Amino acid sequence: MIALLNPRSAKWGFRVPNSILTLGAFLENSYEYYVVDENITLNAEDEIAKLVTQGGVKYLGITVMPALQLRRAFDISKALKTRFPKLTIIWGGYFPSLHPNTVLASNYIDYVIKGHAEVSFKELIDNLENKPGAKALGQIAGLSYKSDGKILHNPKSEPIDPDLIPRLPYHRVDVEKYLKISKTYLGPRTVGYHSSVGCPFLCGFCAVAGIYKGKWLGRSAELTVSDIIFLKEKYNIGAVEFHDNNFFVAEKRVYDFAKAVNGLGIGWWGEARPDTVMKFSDDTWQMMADAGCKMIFYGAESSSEEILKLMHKGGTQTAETLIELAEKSKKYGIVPEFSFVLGSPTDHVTRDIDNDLKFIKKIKQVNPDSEIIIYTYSPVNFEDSEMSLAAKMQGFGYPKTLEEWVSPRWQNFDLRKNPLTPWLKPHHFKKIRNFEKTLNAFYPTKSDLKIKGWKRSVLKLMGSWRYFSSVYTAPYEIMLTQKLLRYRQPEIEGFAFED
Ligand code: B12
Ligand code: SF4
Repeated sequence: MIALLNPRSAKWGFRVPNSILTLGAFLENSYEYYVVDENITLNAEDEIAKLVTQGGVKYLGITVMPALQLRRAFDISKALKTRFPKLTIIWGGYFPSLHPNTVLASNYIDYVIKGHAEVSFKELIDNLENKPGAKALGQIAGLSYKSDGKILHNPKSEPIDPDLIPRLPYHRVDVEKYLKISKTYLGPRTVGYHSSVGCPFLCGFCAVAGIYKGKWLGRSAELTVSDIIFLKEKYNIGAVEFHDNNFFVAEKRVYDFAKAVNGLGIGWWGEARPDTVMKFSDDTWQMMADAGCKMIFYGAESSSEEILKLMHKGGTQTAETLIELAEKSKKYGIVPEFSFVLGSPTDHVTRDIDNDLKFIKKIKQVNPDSEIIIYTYSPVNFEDSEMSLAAKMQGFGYPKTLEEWVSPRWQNFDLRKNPLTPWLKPHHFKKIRNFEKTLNAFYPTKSDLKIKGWKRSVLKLMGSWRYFSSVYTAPYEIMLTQKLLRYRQPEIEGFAFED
């Protein structure tokens, strides 16, 4: 018997836990299993303890992304392993995939599966259950495990063709609980859906590149549409967030999808590369707009060609591409969310930051509805990236234990609130955050459904003199106004905000 756990991942923005439901889809006909989502149950530890003592659960699979989810995964693993030493604990997902040695150095976790695990997770359980014909541990793709005091790593697993993934076992969770709290800018009853894996690019700051190494595989438009129609008919969804790392890789797939959902009254959102969608035809743009595409999240990263090069951004993206994209998005009424990564390890950090802040103002001038999300560069464990190497050379290093990873200092690093990179000084950081506050006051985000009418005007007024004079220091009056109006700034992942 298996339990699959999605530890609490955020204070808001919960979606159906696709990571563990995908694993579940491959266990359906072989093993009994439970799905526990701490975002919904809030007492996951007790629930799993009960499943161990009364339900015969022997294996606990936990999905782990950085920050809050890592903290909860660690606390729960520690508590349950201490209480039930025979419980086998397996971690998967982005964090353990990038840091398997650190995870397995802990006594509370037995196995890690790196990368995709649709096939490997079941193979591991088959092995542990001594199923006839089961693969040996050393043959299970992506598995990292302990043997004779050493940590061994098998070669990584390849993602499977997304068309071979069965429809997710939504009946394992109470879908209504997620839908009733997810009214977003896209529409009511927003669901998260994953229609492709990986990304064809190799940007050096991106965890996706570190895991997929330039591979992208998409589920066909037909199967994607059939799942969305199923979700509409069965659960009455009103909107879809495509959680793909890069939904818009293949123009024909996007066009076919849009054409098929046109008229269903579903709002949708996804992540894209600016240079890719700038190559889409006007027909495709028009179809996307007609079919409910309300917003697209773009990795803008930087206006500097030198930095884009250091990032291995690849493709044909330049500052000019972003300006043209802001214009095009305005024409078709699709809100662009531009995500910038400031604070890269160059020799002139201050100048680079200032140039990007000026450039952001230029984008807003072209299309005031553009959303701007500013991250600071947090190195990812991506050995072969020039950026990772540059970071190491400038004195950056990761924690060696999970205990350190879950400390407040490194939690802030994960949230990209404090990058802990030696070249980014507190004054840089302050400037970026103060600029953000001023920008978000002068241009209140479109997607915060609560900020309308007079509240927008008040915010705008508060931000105007600072915005035009470029004096961002100590914007206390703006902070107070934002607090009083309970204004939420664009921050996490660029996801569409909830009401
Ligand atoms: C949805 C999502 C969220 C949602 C979670 C919503 C929910 N479920 O309630 C929210 C908005 C909360 C969120 C928040 C954050 N997220 Co997030 N998120 C995602 C996203 C878009 C989709 C995850 C998903 O469902 N994938 C679909 C499944 C099918 O794929 P998968 O998770 O990779 O699962 C496969 C394998 O990884 C593996 N696997 C996964 N789990 C397990 C478990 C076991 C036991 C095993 C064996 C295998 C296994 O097998 C699966 C099937 O093959 C990913 C990007 C992406 N496209 O994956 C980012 C992503 C995981 N997030 C990321 C980050 C950084 C964050 C934040 C820290 C960002 C921030 N700055 O705020 C925050 C943390 C918030 C907090 N307060 O702690 C990064 C992680 C990068 C890294 N360095 O590790 C990603 C990759 C985005 C990115 N491109 O950078 N996130
Ligand atoms: S294009 Fe986006 S998802 Fe792809 S590697 Fe670059 S930053 Fe990551």
